[in-house]
Amino acid sequence: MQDLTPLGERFVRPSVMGVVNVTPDSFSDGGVNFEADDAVAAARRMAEEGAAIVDVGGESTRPGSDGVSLDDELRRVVPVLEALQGQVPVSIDTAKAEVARRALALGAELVNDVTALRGDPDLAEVVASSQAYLCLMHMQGEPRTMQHDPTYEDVAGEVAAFLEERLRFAVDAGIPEERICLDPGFGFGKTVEQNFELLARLGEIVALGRPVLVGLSRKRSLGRILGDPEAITGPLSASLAAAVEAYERGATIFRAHDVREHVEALTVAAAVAR
Ligand code: HH2
Repeated sequence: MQDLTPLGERFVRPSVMGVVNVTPDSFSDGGVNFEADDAVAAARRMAEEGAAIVDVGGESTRPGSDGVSLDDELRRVVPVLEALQGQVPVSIDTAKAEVARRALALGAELVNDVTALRGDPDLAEVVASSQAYLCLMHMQGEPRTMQHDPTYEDVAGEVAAFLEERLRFAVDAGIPEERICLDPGFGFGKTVEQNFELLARLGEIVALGRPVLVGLSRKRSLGRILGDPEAITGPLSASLAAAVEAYERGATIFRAHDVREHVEALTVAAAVAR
């Protein structure tokens, strides 16, 4: 029988999602887990360190990136998913319906789509027919150009309105609302100031009523706020501070490269909140 546990019960607050980038060019760890064996070992380690799920991706969405072909993306992620099947809970970070379909057949539980079902017209149906969990993320523009001149009148209001509209779209496509989480998309078409305003006003996204996932780990805004205007990444210390601030404002799932440290920091934050 299909497990229809609501997302909010499957991922209790705070849950850590470990990042496994099977890519040569991700912004902070490109190449580290490009070999399937390395990716599998990293995923197993993250699960041992307390990750509730690991997010396997075969395409970098860093600012300026061009994307990869379906064949390349499948070649990267399928061997990793095969090795992890039945051992480690997996999420698939993809915007492609065919990659999601293969991943779900190999046991993935969650589809993490940074395009919020705008990238591939077939993805909604793949998710709806599988009963998978789904993450809908906000992005202004597309990775290749998104950091050129992101503009908002009211960043938190616009991100909330966008996520509300995409949530409605997903539900209309047959995906149960209780299986969906929302992500403001830190760093996806946002300046440093816009990212920090969005984090400060995260409560407005939480108020939409769905669990909120945040990906702040190592993001360049963290390096830039520390004084390096050219930073491509941010340090672990800043990632942990940002995660705790997001937790304080109601975030549920924390997408992070350094799982043990995030689990520890968030365990302390949760103990204080209790
Ligand atoms: N950030 C990245 C990738 N996927 N998914 C969600 N839901 N939220 C995020 O903030 C998010 C994401 C970028 O980080 P990373 O995977 O480390 O880098 P790259 O896209 O260069 O592989």
